[in-house]
Amino acid sequence: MKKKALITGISGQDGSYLAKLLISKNYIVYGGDRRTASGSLWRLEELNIREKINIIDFELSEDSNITNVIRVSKFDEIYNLAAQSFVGSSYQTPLMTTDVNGLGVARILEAIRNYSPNTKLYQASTSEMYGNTVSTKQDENAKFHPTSPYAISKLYAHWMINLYREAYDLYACAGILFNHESPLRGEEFVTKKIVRELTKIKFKKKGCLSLGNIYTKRDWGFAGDYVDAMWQMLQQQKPHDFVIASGRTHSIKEFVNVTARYLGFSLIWKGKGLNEYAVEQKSGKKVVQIDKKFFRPTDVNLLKGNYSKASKILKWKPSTSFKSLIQMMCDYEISKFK
Ligand code: NAP
Ligand code: G4F
Repeated sequence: MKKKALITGISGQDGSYLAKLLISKNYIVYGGDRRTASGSLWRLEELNIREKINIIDFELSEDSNITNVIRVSKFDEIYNLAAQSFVGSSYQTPLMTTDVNGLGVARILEAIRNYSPNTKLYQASTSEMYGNTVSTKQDENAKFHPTSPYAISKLYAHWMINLYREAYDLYACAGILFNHESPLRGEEFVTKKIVRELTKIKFKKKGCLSLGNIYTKRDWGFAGDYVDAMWQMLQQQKPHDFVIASGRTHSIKEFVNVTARYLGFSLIWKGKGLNEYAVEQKSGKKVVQIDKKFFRPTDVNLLKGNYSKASKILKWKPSTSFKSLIQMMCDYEISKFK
């Protein structure tokens, strides 16, 4: 019999890639979508799978909605990918972020416990939970030291998953995923912003990319690889949490430089701190500048994951390098521009 899965956050980057994967594995896919005025499912259209998904109303802050959906459909698997996922915004919306990302998961767990205890649950935990950790090895045993309302909300959810697994024997697990990007990444995130703005500058020959802290470092991978690990986590005999990462780290500045090079710019950096900027060698035009409005009250300085456990148990490894990821994102943006 075909398996039935619910993906919450179906309109997001990961929701779309995961839906594509589950469809290829012959699942009946339900996509949880909250009502918004724009109601955009453009990513599903980009991947050509919009018609293959049963869209249902799903709002993480609404108890009765979640209970009804889970009670009635009794899914084999639920992938909870829905979240207020932008760290920067979480400083302006700490309560909403906590309600959606933290309590939302408690609502799902309670509904599963009471009405569908055989449903397996995947929770989208995050490397942001490590924050500025004292642990040098960012694996499943590293200390958490969350440094944003977003990270704290996700850590609450993470511990609830662990608690319900132990206390009620539910199949609930969390993927501690490091940053993963793709052509379908949201525009507010730094990688998409860099690729998009620099492509615009290349074609329009005007404009300037404004960034915040370019010295933080991230462990970036390709979203298409990471959704495969989510699925694997729900196919194990017993539920476990796993770190999913590339194991490599690069600064935002390196991301800018590699993107610029691929787009045919040669950048020369000048100045320091808020006065740092980059000019294009040939034209001498300023193409990157620093703007303090993009700095966060606190930031995570360095992320570099250790995915040995996933490699050993799930036989998972990333297949896309930092450079290939950037090229893929640039090629998509160029094709849209043309
Ligand atoms: P995304 O593109 O921002 O997608 C988030 C999804 O959640 C969207 O479909 C959004 O719907 C939905 N959503 C937001 N608030 C909701 C609410 N109150 N009720 C129901 N749905 C709601 O994020 P993503 O990059 O795909 O990430 C997927 C998950 O992984 C998130 O939980 C994120 O926190 C986590 N994560 C991401 C990364 C990463 O690097 N991408 C790393 C670690 C963990 P709308 O379209 O209506 O806004
Ligand atoms: O692209 P970002 O906004 O991603 P961030 O904060 O690392 O969060 C992403 O990854 C997490 C996993 O570690 C997910 F849980 C989360 O949902 C999300 O997907 O920012 C990356 C870095 C930050 O240090 C930020 O301060 O880039 C720095 N940055 C510098 N200038 C900027 C900018 N970030 C953004 N968004 N915009 C800027 O102009």
